[in-house]
Amino acid sequence: MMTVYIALGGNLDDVKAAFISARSMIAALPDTRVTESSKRYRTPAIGPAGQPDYLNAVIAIATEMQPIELLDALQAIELEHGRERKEHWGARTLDLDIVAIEQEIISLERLSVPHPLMFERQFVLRPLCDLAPEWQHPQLKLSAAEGLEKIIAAGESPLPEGEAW
Ligand code: PH2
Ligand code: MG
Ligand code: MG
Repeated sequence: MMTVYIALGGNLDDVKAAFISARSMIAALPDTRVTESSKRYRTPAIGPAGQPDYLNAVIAIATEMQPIELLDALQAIELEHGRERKEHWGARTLDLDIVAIEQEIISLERLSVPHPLMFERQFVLRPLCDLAPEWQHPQLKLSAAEGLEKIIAAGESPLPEGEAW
């Protein structure tokens, strides 16, 4: 059984509803339980200008699924929520990213774990800190909480408080 942290994001249509339905679809995957959910944060879009704000959250699951099997399942759930891949970092209804799997390091064409940009993104680290502030990046040797502190110390304004969902 592995603990996997999955980041949820979206900025088109009813993202709150998409998060709730995606979480139940993830909970229904084989040999998988959703163990925790962060608060849900409203975050400024990073990427092409003129996009609506995102909602972002992180959930923790306990699973026996292999990482690629899980990736396939998450991509199928994105598609069921109307996800279209047009523009890089463009607006989307639902994005489900595997951000961390305990201290595993995976470097495949389709999947890099830990997520290569996670320590630059408050919209990942802030919700991850709700669940696992002590989680250590296996290469950077920094915890999620230390990563978040670094971003804020570098001058980014902290995100507004999240909401329960
Ligand atoms: N995801 C992206 C690109 N930009 N910006 C925010 N605020 N939240 C996201 O989840 C996000 C983004 C690519 O996946
Ligand atoms: Mg993403
Ligand atoms: Mg993605």
